[in-house]
Amino acid sequence: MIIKNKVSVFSNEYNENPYQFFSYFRNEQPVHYEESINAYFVSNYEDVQAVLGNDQLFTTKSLAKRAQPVMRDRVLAQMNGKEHKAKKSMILKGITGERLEEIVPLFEENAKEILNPYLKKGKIDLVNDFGKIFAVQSTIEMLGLDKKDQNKIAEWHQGIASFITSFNQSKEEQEYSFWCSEQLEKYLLPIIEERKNSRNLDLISLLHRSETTDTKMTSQEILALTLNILLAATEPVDKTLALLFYHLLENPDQFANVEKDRKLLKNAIRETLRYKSPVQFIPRQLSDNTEIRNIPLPKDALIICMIGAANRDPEFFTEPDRFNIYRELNHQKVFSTHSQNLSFGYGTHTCVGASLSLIQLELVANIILDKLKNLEYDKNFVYAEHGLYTRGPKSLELEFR
Ligand code: HEM
Ligand code: 2IO
Repeated sequence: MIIKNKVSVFSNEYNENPYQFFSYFRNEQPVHYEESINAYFVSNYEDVQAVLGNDQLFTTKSLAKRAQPVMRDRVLAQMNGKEHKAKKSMILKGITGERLEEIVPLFEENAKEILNPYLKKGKIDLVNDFGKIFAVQSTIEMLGLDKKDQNKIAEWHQGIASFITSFNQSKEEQEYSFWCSEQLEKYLLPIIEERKNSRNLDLISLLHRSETTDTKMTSQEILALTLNILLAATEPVDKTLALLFYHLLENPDQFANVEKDRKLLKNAIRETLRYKSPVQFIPRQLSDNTEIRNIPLPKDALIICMIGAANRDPEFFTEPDRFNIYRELNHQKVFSTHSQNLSFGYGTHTCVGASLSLIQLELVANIILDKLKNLEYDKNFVYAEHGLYTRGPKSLELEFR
């Protein structure tokens, strides 16, 4: 029996501040039904881990509707078995080892170049003046695209991201998303074709090779994986970066220690991802009837894992509602380490870009700390977040010397 809902994930209150409802969901509505989208929201760490850990029962089939219409073919998360393993390792090759050594200096150059004009001004909006531009430029480097096309790529990316992460797109908004997806196809297909025999290490060239797969991928299949990376590597970055600096500013003692001892930055980034997970939801579709906490769930049901709520489960994290960069360093409390957090997912489809993101975020945060001293909020700044599926600050207007 499902208890009548008191709080909806689609209410204004939840949209404004979801964190205040996490314990309610975990304790009162561990399997929370939302009629408007016919989906069950799961919020306890143990349940989320069990869902993501069983990809036979909890499949990624729902992405056929949520992602494929704008991705133009299957994304990595829709694949399984041998195909998934082979294609995931191709992507991994494009962001590790030799290739990592090529792209990290480019991230650094780009970050410095974007920051430069603001240094004299003493003011910057870390989301809109920096993070969003840095995020899309970094992805452009990974894919080996041309930086001069960054504005249109960023605009089209926004269109496909909004299709995938919205629950209430209007017809016009949906049409705009499809238009963006078509523009991306027109732009990318000739580039993909051109790189058929390229020996370069950019992700598009790598996806043409068939070292780990039995057959070569078609250009359309490569297009979908290119769009997958464009979205997956861009969307969470400005959010995580702004959340990191917001929570450091909110916790001045921790901020001061991070500034002094940069080794703490890694911990601060991981704790940010736990405390305010930029990817809040992970959807799955049931392949058979089952039950969670004695609540029957029918075959084909849509299950949405509430990553943010699971990451604040007191069964797994001591004082979960406290931003505490020292969790990992406190060896006695193994239960509270942020590395157990589910921000990059769990199981077969765990994020392939997790370690790259940590390197990228640490690098860029270090540059910001080196160049922007005495960081504080701009006098008129009011903090607000947006997004239910992916979530982050609307802006972060800062002053510095
Ligand atoms: C998967 C989050 C950065 C590429 C995922 C998933 C999450 C996630 C939660 C699991 C999806 C699921 O189980 O359905 C994040 C966050 C990032 C980040 C929070 C940054 C802070 C990146 C980057 C890349 C990337 C930089 C680029 C290479 C992917 C891909 C998948 C994925 C391809 C699908 C993996 C699979 O199906 O095996 N990511 N991601 N992500 N991510 Fe990331
Ligand atoms: C493209 C939602 C930003 C992924 C996605 C629908 C599949 C998969 C994720 C992440 C983050 C994006 N799911 N990346 O949650 O590739």
